[in-house]
Amino acid sequence: ENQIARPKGYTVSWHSNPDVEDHHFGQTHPMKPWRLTLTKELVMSYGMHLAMDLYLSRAATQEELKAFHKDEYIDFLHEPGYSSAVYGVGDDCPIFDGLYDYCSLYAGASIDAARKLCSKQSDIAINWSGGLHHAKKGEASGFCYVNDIVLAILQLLRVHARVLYIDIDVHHGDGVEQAFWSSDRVMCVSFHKYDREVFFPGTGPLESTGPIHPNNPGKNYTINVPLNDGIDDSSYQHLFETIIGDTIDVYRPDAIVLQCGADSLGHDRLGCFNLNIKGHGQCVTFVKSFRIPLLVVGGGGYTPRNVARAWAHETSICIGADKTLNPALPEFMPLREAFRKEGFTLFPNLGSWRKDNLNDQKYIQKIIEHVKEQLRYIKH
Ligand code: TV7
Ligand code: CA
Ligand code: ZN
Repeated sequence: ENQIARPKGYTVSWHSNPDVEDHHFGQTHPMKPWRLTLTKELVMSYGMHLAMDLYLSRAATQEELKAFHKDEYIDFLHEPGYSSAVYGVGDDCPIFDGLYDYCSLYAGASIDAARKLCSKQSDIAINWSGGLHHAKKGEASGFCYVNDIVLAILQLLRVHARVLYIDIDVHHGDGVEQAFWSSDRVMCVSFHKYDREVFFPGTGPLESTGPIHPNNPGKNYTINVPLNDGIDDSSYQHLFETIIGDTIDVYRPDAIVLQCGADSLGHDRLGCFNLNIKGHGQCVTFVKSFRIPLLVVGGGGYTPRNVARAWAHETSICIGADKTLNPALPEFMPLREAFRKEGFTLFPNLGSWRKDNLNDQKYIQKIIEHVKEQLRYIKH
């Protein structure tokens, strides 16, 4: 009787492979693939898996990875040490046991998810292990080795004329932006903390809107929303809904990819925003409301218990169960070490952190005006 009903009129698919979760970047490295185990356990403890089509994703083939990445770079990931080039590996992107399996599995899940959307077997496809937006054509960057988002978008472009990419990770989605910089078939919108000097990757100012050359089709097809520390739910929501609402009205995408990096939550180990689980999730609610085929991927998120909360909540939004979730969790959830200390709640207060909101109304309004002006150049 406590079962969550399947959404009426549309299909949600879940793409994952538990083998991804078993990889380790290193003791002190902030990226913890086991946050995906936590997420899945939370999702299942609410019974949400019964409302989705579940797929065990397969590993992407070398050929599939090479649809975007350089041959020699993929060969290197497959057999590190075979080359003297560094390909971006180091402290942020270490070479760990099973690295190639890890990369091909998270990429395979995003490619599978995109194909389910292309064949209309799914209306919303979810891969929480994906969203690794910094990876470049021939280089690892910022904990990202292969760019599953670019690979998924390339699948979507086989059948869709225009794809909108939205990135709410606290970091700039530079790898995806770079890949489609000269294209008007993909519009990239990233919201992020911007401080060229000190915050990774240091790109994504408001003025960075695509190539400058008038004959380049990508001109004006990139939107960057650079933010300061401490942005709260209400400012973020106002910005997000204004910019994304206007962008969808003007661009009319045939498919949307939403990167839900959870490091934009308050209390994130690497982040500096003040978003709550519900504020973050409101972005998913808003994007879903347009009823356009939607690929939802993960990304950053470095306080694992909050990553699990956010992505479980956002899964519930995708299946339309966020208002009806049973708040009484099964016994085993609070037994997880991550939740035992504090006593479990899905919506802890993450909004009053050490960060003051350094984004005043004037600054938010300036961004909105700039983007509205930019959107005038997008042809209908
Ligand atoms: C998508 N910040 C990825 C975000 C990638 C951020 C960075 C670290 C970090 C790395 C560690 C570590 C860390 C506590 C934090 C300029 C440097 C400074 C490496 C120590 N602890 C995403 C990438 C960012 C690695 N990198 O968007 C091993 O923080 O700022 C930098 C670059 C040079 C390298 N050093 C950090 O969320 C998934 N790295 C502990 C151990
Ligand atoms: Ca972002
Ligand atoms: Zn991030």
